[in-house]
Amino acid sequence: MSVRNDPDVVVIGAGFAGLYMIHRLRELGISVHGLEAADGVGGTWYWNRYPGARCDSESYYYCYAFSRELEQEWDWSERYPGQAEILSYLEHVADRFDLRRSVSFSTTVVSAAHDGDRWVIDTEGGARWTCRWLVTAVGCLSSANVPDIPGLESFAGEWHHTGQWPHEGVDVTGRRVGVVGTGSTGIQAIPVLAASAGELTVFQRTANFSIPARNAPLSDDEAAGYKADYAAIRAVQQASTNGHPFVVSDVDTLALSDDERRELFERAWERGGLRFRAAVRDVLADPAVNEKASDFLRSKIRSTVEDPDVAETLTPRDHPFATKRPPIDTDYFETYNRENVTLVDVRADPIAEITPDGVRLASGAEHPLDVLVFATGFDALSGPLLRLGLRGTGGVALADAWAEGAATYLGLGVAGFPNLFTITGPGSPSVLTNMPTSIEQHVDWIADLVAHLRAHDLDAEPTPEAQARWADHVREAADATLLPQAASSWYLGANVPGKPRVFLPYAGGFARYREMCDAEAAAGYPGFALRARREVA
Ligand code: NA7
Repeated sequence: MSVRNDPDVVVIGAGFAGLYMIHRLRELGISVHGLEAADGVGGTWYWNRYPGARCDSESYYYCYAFSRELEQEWDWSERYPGQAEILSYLEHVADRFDLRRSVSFSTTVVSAAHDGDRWVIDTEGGARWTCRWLVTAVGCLSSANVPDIPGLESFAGEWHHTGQWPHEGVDVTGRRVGVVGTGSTGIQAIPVLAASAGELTVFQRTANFSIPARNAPLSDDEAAGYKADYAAIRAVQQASTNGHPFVVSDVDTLALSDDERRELFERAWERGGLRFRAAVRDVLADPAVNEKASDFLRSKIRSTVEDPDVAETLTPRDHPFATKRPPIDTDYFETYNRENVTLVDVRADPIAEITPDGVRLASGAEHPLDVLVFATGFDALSGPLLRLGLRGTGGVALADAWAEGAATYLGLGVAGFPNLFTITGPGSPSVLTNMPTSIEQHVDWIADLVAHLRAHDLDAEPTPEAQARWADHVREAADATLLPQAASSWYLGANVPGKPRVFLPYAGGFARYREMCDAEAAAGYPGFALRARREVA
């Protein structure tokens, strides 16, 4: 199939965001082409194939809402979808809506420069694309953060970052495996790796809260119930803070007796997953409420982990519950009761170097390993955009524009970067929400804007004033919560050495954010400079 190298719109990425963006623009009759580094669709779910990779949102709403037919015809098998099932779903979407013909796969963007008239996009293979409007659909957690530990290149075993897991898998049977990192990923992978590894050593820097997911097969009755209820489910999501179809409890937990409160927490614990948070009103707003919930979760670690010293090392005391992304798990704390699992506190005794044989700590203690797994997260939100090599007006690099930290208007565009639109960019609710919900809202909004610009032959970019106001609002929204209290959070960029500390996602809530985006569009995009197209000789 031949493709034209100058469509109206180029979309970078073919995960949840890119696929829907292509679909929407094609429906509007706008020419569009996608560029995707991987050799298939899926984005996050293409790359993150580590053992135990699973979504923390429940399957019935971790999916697109734009097609009633799609909602009805797809059958999820479990309460939480695993990586392979989500990838199959996205492959099905790509086929069902005939999207693959609009994507060049195995095509990595190395630079994209705005030349005054069009975006010029260069790819690793040498192909050049031009377009008038450029949309990034590169995800928030796609730029792997591999710690710069001396000696890694000398390691004689194999090492992998979870976000770039080999497609053929890694056989850990009977081998000595080390895992660095106890975020959501490490907490999912550790129990699965422990079940087949000979020995598993977990190198923990920050102890984490985690709540049992309570994953289970989805019964036919449950699935049919969700399918019958979709209209109501979607309405709750649209009105929610996090894009989940949960109604946050209105119970004042501080007004309850200790027994009543414990009972409420126990019920939420039994229900499991991210619903725990929704059961505790004001958990991210009121420190006293949070402390009660945090105490409850700490008590669960003590009662699950048999060795009291190990339990204490696993107990988070440096940040309130949910101020770092709250993981959910299957048998995470139970795993530390296994004979073949060792916990190493690398806050107390940091990793000094990797040797050919394994990990050596500052104290000199050695941990021989055959396989080393980095579950060390991502250069979140801004990282995936920075590595595209974007250059705006006057050749200004995004890296320079963001030297003091990522700044956008509504998370949707960047001043000085005309006709660039960023799906779930920094400053949007993104990672604080159910991603497909935020993605669809952004895609619909961007599609409407591009249709407007095309109809009136306009270019658009956020005004510096609107961007500065938005930065203030993003900061205020975070400061109105307990979220900034987690000093080492990737929400703040604190996990990547040298990254400016800016609270990256918008914490004001999905519904409120959506209303602000709608108001911006209804008012004729006052936060954007709209200019009649400059004719180039
Ligand atoms: P996270 O949440 O960033 O977790 C990374 C973990 O790796 C975390 O425990 C880090 O400790 C640890 N880490 C990072 N660098 C190091 C070094 N140098 N030494 C020791 N430990 C380190 O990433 P995930 O992949 O788990 O989750 C990302 C999101 O993906 C998740 O929230 C879901 O939205 C899906 P730290 O806490 O920084 O001390």
